[in-house]
Amino acid sequence: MGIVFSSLQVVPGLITLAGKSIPFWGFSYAYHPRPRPQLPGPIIQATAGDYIRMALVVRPNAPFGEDLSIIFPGQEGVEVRSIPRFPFRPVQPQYADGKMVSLTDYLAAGEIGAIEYRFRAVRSGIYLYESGTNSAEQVQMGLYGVIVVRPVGYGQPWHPDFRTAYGRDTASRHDIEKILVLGEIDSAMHNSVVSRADYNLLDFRPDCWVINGRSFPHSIAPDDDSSQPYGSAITCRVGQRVLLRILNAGFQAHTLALGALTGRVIAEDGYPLKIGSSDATYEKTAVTVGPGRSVDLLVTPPHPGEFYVYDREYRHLVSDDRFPGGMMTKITVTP
Ligand SMILES: [Cu+2]
Repeated sequence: MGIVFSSLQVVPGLITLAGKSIPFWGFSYAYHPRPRPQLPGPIIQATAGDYIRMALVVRPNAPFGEDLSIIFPGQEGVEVRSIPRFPFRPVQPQYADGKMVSLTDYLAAGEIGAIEYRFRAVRSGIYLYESGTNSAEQVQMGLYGVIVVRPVGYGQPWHPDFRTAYGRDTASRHDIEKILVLGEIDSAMHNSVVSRADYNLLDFRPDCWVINGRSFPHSIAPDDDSSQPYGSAITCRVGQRVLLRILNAGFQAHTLALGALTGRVIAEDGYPLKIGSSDATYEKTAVTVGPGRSVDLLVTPPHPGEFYVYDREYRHLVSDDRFPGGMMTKITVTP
């Protein structure tokens, strides 16, 4: 069992959607010479049983005008400490004057320093990490990322858990894995937040729909080193098992249609649906993922072609009011 360390900081930046630059807040690796915020935040990889330790750092050259924290939905026993002096203790919701101000321990606005969260990643699966402070605004502004926890034998060809998402006998063996993080962006709200203009969170009205922080056709461009680093195009051969790991970091439910393909849902919210001889996996031609939820879907394309995976709410398939855009990606199947 190992320890997976990461140090993140929150950095304001710009993302490009439908040709427009939109301000956002992103997690960046801290202690980088030029911290680059990204959407979604850096993908953290761990093996079941590992301790995950994640520091949230506010450096003297980059103070931040908001309380900041990170929560880990789906993880139990999360602990926190102030760096460097204090021992770990269980995280707690934070109150001021009897009102809850944060879902977890946080760094106060303007404070320079660091806190560190830790927990044992007991179960394999995909999980979000996200802002736990003023979350309705901060998660929307881009403060979310993914933790992937793999079974112990994932990388070992001789191991029964090799290339499985949840271990042997969970119907999760695959050839190709793609993480798809869904989100939506209200560009007017983003502009208001960074300019400190009034904004009523109840007026949340997204105009951009994204997979891994990108809208189509940017979504199918390769990975790069921009603030939207993760492409979501998939290339495979006929008969290969493609595991789509869909997480919804947004506030709306989205239904992704698989076009001419059928998929098998093998896990929900990080819980495998098949364990040993008890098999509750099921086939779907479209899968709905609620806010904060995740679905693992196995697709095995039976013939070559181009298959679009798209949001069946067609209003979410636009960028700058023009089709096609928004929440769409592509599976290219070669013979
Ligand atoms: Cu949608």
